[in-house]
Amino acid sequence: MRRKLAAGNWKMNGGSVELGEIRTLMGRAATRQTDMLICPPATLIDRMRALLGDAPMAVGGQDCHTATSGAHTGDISAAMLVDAGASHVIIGHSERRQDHGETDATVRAKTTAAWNAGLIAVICIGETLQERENGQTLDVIGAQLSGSIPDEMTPATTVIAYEPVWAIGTGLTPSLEQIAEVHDFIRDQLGARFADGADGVRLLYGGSVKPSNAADIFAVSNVDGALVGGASLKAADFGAIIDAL
Ligand code: G2H
Repeated sequence: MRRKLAAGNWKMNGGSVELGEIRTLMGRAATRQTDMLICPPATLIDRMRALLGDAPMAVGGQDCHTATSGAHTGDISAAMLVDAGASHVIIGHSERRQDHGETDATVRAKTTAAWNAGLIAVICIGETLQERENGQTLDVIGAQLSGSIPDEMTPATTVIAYEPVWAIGTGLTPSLEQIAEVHDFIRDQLGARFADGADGVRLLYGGSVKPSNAADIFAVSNVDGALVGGASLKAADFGAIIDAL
């Protein structure tokens, strides 16, 4: 039985003031059978971890470098995220792929670096609108899965987030049938490649998840939770999404 996971991706949003939003979620974390993760900007990781104390909420980074240290101005290593209090890291978000030219090979290398540091990798994949309209969705997802995920994957170290690029921050969401098709496909692909443990890997849906659509999306087969962007910035909205899980 896979535990549900509600993950928030604050992206490049939030400072000291927004950190306070977390307080109202802490009680929920203690009373629910749902795992919770917030990935704030790197500048807030250590303060968020300190604020949460023993509350069962995980804190994660939004990216890490492939190297453990070195001359990489502005970058952050996986070990640094761990040192700041992170237990997870998002890797290969489409905004990283678009803004920073990250390829499947980059994502694969960063995932290995994250695992080596002891982090759980939340690996993001998803098709563009053009790819969907061209009927290439499953081909693209298949290629991203095989290119982005190292052979050593286990359910304990890996979460996969399906985020159609055209649904991110747009208010658009795929139909429930489209989400089911891709999530079932991902599960099948994992089963074909990984002899053990493929069933235990949690598959999140991401892209314009909000309180009004969360329950329907969470009822879809092989959806084990959500990676939530905009709606994770307000505790009331994220709390409502958690309650729908
Ligand atoms: C997809 C998602 C979070 P949003 O990027 O990763 O963002 O919920 O704002 O579409």
